[in-house]
Amino acid sequence: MNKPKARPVLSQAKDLEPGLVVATYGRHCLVETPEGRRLICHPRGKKNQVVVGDQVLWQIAGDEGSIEKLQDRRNLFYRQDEIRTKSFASNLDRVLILIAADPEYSESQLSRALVAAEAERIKPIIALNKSDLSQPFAQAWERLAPYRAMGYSVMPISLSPRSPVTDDGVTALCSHLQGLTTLVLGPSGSGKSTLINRLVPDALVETGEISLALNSGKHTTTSTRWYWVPALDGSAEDGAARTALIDSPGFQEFGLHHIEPTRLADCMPDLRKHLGGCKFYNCTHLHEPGCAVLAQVETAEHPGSISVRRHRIYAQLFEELGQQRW
Ligand SMILES: Nc1nc2c(ncn2[C@@H]2O[C@H](COP(=O)(O)OP(=O)(O)O)[C@@H](O)[C@H]2O)c(=O)[nH]1
Ligand SMILES: [Mg+2]
Ligand SMILES: [Zn+2]
Repeated sequence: MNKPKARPVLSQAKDLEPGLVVATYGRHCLVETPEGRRLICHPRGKKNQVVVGDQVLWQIAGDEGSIEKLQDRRNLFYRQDEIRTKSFASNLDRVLILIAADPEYSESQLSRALVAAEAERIKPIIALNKSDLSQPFAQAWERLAPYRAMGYSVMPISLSPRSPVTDDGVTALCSHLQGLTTLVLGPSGSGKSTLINRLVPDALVETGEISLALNSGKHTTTSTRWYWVPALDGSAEDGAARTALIDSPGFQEFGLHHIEPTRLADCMPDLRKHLGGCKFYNCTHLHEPGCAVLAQVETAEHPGSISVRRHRIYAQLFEELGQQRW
């Protein structure tokens, strides 16, 4: 009689160890073990393509590791960077959109990032940096009025150590990050590296000045990275939840292609509020008579609750998403 065969799957399972993906470099990634050890891992096959924030099971292979299993994700934040490679982060609690008084931010990019977060039901926070630059700051702050009105937290901050202001707003911002995992997004020059260096003293993230001094674009951050923020960890009483920031390069060409155009208004809180009131059930909120959204768009005669700029951004995105093949 044949002996029952050993079950290779089970015996292999014994060697699998849990880990957290803390950085990605092309197809390779850096995995951190629960003890805090970090090692390079390679995904096994195409299916296990991982992103920062992923929980995985890995196995030692020489002095590196091989990813054997990707645990289910709570959410997955999609975007495309300026060199058009896809990059993502997963299992997020917050998306912090860091913009600045200078360079001037693009409202369309801001709206795209907000839509991407809403689509994954991740709470976004907006921080407007460089409050020490009073004049441009006042203008930028004013431009954000619709975003405050639609319910987003918009925090004024100044991260520059050189130009101290009475309240730099950083403590208030930190109270929104404590015990959570936050993806930091923002255009180049908004202060992302400055923020991370301030909160993570060991991070040594290059700020604009350093890469300028090195006079090379090569030295700017090119991968998505996870940073623990021990200074913001909760106390033992509140569950000792750890705080983490994820730094991700680039803000351009926000990939929203996974969102169907008919879902778009639902990802924009100022429009969402009026959904259901339109005459036609399949209203696109672009030109239909009896549209409850269009009725709220502000005009010279009538102060609506939806700004003209936001409706224009909606129309642009709607058209763009409609051109995708489903
Ligand atoms: N005036 C002023 N400059 C700032 C502030 N925060 C950052 N900067 C400067 O803005 C530039 C870009 O910052 P950096 O952190 O490299 O931006 P990143 O491209 O988003 O990583 C650097 O020269 C910083 O020193 C601020 O609050 N006020
Ligand atoms: Mg930077
Ligand atoms: Zn409508």
